[in-house]
This record gives sequence, C-alpha cells and structure tokens, in this order.
Amino acid sequence: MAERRLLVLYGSQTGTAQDTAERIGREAKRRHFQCRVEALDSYDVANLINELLVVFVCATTGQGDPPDNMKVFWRFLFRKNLPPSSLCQMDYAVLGLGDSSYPKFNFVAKKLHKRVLQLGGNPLLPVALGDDQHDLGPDAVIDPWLLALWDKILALYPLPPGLEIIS
Ligand code: FMN
Repeated sequence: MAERRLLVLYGSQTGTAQDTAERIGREAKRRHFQCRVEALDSYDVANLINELLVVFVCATTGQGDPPDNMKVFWRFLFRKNLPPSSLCQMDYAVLGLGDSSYPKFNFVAKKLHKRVLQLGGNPLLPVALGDDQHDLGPDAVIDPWLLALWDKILALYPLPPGLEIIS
C-alpha cells in the first residue's frame, strides 16, 4: 500500500491559517495519516519535488501580499528557472483565508494554486476562498471544502484494513 503521508504547509500573519493547518493535521491523524504541519518558510523547499500529497493553507495580508512566514518560499516558487514539470508528482489543494472587502481577495491562495498547477501539480479541488465577510465566518467555506478534500484523499489513500476514522 502507498505510504499515507500528508504535508500541510501554511502561511499565516495573525494565526488563523496556522490554526486551520493544525486542524487539518488533527483530522489527518484521525484518518491514520502520517502528517507534518509546518510554516512555509520553515520547510526545506528543496524537498518539494519529492512530495506526493500537500495541502497549502495561506492567508493574504497587506494589499494582496503573502504573510511574513512564507515570503522566502514565495520568492522561490516564482523563480523563472523552475522547470514546468517540477511538481508533477504532487497531488495538492490550496485553502485560502481572506476578506472580500479587500480588492485583492485571497490573492495569495489563488496565485499559489495557479503556480503549482503550472509547475505540474495535480489539483484535488478548486481553491477554497475563506472569507471573513461571510456571516458564519470563513468556516462556512472551509468546512464543506474539507469534507470534499477528505473524500478525494481517502479515495487515493484508503484507510488501512481494519482501521476506521477516529472520532
Ligand atoms: N484578505 C484578502 O483577501 N486580501 C487582502 O489583501 C487582505 N489584506 C489584509 C490586511 C490586513 C492588515 C489584515 C489584518 C487582513 C487582511 N486580509 C486580507 C484578511 C486576512 O487574510 C484574513 O483575516 C485571514 O483570516 C488572516 O489569516 P492569518 O491570521 O493566518 O494571517
């Protein structure tokens, strides 16, 4: 059976994206994945080409800017000399956190999703656009998106025989 390993990488300015990334990490463990949750700039980007399953959780800050803890990664990802198929092994999904009262709503998540796609990544779902302006908060988008994500991931990496999702 394929190794059930999930990497969750986040860019967060004030903690919301980090909390969401850690939530995904807990949900992954309940589904018996080996899961690492790391800030994008703490992650050794040289390993990215070897990753098979990655969830990115990214806020947008400033006026459409990446959070401070993903700025190094951001510069790396947009280098012009990255080969177009460098991430072709990777299944990925991008969860954005933003606020639709800003002109560049969820700009970082949208741009990240496009760039990973351009580098050969295989998207599991359309990018999630969490919105502070939603009456029920960003979870109104995040909760159903995560359910769809786990459906996709478990179709690729079924639970090991005899194990169930831990409640
Ligand atoms: N959201 C957007 O969609 N686009 C923006 O340009 C944007 N700029 C922001 C600037 C500031 C100073 C703040 C406080 C928020 C901004 N937001 C913007 C909303 C944040 O992305 C949103 O609140 C998010 O949940 C914050 O996640 P974090 O706590 O992980 O940083």
